[in-house]
Amino acid sequence: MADRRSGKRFIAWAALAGLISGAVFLAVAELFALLVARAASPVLAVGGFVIDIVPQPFKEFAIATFGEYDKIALLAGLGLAVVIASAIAGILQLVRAPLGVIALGIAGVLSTAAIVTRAGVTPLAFLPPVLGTVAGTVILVLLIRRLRRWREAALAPAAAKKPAVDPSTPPITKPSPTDLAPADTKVGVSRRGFFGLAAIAGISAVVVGVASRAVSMTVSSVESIRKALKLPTPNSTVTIPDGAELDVPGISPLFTPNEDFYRVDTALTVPTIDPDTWRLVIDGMVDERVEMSFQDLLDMGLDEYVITLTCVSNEVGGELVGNAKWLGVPIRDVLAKAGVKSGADMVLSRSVDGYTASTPLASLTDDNLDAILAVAMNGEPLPLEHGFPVRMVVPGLYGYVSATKWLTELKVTTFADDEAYWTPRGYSAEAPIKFSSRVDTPKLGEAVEAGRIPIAGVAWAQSVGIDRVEVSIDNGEWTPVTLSKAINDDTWVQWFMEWDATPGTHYVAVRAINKNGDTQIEERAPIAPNGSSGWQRSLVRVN
Ligand SMILES: Nc1nc2c(c(=O)[nH]1)N[C@H]1C(S)=C(S)[C@@H](COP(=O)(O)O)O[C@H]1N2
Ligand SMILES: [Mo]
Repeated sequence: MADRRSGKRFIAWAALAGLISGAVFLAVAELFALLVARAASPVLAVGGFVIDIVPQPFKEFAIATFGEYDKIALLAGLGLAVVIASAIAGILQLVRAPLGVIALGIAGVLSTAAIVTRAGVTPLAFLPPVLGTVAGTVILVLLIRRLRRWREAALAPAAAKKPAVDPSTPPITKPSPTDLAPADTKVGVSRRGFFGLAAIAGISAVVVGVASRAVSMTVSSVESIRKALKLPTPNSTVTIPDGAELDVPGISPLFTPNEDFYRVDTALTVPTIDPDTWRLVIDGMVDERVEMSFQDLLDMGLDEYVITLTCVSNEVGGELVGNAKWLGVPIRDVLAKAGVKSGADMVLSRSVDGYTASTPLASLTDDNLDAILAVAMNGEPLPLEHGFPVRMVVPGLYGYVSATKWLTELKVTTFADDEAYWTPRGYSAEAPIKFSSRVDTPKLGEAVEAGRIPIAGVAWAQSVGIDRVEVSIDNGEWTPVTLSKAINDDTWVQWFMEWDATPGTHYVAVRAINKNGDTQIEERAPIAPNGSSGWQRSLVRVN
């Protein structure tokens, strides 16, 4: 009788193990949904799937019954289903292993299917439900294994619990606890084994799951604020001259679309800032500390700028460079509000996530250099990944020393007193862009057909300007190529030449000459400490 009662007790603990595994499944899925694919939350995807398949009369019934709470009712119903299903999975795993694991696997397959068939998902959307299933299964197997060990110890024959004591031989020494009740101890140890893991897994699942979902919801609410944001019309726009964009297949477009724009930062998750609560502080060596709201910044009046951004990590021929139209305000006007004290030579800009950049003060106060606080990129508010709501853009300096995203503070200071994020990590405190040129087509490693084909690419020398680009084929003469009409000296230019490609393997080398008459450095340099250099030489196979 006692055995049957305690047997039932283990069924209840198996249900708890199932619940915890279900929670781990969802928590891991939510975490990876946040990290790699926002739309891939299993609960939301299954909920969306239910909404899509439920017949119209039932939807009307739900709306009539729950009113505006219909979605909450749906989520509550789904939650209840998850609770019941995972409890059953736990029980199945105890009484008929591996049925519990199979049940969890089916739930994993169904939620993966619900996610990947949704509109607008990314290629990695399968990862959250799959990793969630794996984590949930591992926890289920481990918990039920421990539960079994505990049950075996608890249901062992009663005789084992009370060892027979021979009265004729009184114990000489005090018996140790294990001698006294070996089975009881085993029961205790195995019970603690079960509850220990159950508690750790359960608590971490709740913490990770709730935190990930909360962050995902903040991100989507800031994303909708951004979408609804109407920026004032700029006072001036940049005229794009005729001939600024070449019509050559395979060349980089003159403006890099936001979704293709390279992204480089130290942020594990993209900071989400509501422009209404955003503040910029200008402090340090200033006459008066100034604090500005987003509206204060917009009220200064926006102008349009076209500036090409480059990362210090861009290898020769690399992709970490992009050109955009920005709307913004000159940083010199913002600094003037606070009044810069003499003796300062640097501005340490800080991001909400603690990242800092050191920019020479002179680059920010120069009347002839368009160093700006940008709020828009290619016709829309800055994308969250590119610094929403406000970032810096400074022509001629690598991004890490000038292009702080999610900007929150400008501290006027000196290079002697302050250090930026990358300075103690092997990069120079000051880093002007080394002007460079790149071949876009023919693509590296791609064979081309013999005949007349274009060789084309881009070249940049921000703040100075490109004078000409030259190409040498098979180590022959350097020949000037055709340039697009430059928008200004802060943007890249496109270049191209016609080439009569003959079958075989050919070397194509490119170099730029800037408007100061300097030729692009031939000597190769690594990206650290202040940017790569060298001429791009590519091997082209012609069939
Ligand atoms: N807050 C913050 N801003 C940052 C960085 C960063 O890590 N954190 N990286 C910088 C670097 S190294 C570069 S090259 C540019 C890249 O800007 P993008 O991601 O918009 O292309 O941002 C700069 N601004
Ligand atoms: Mo960078």
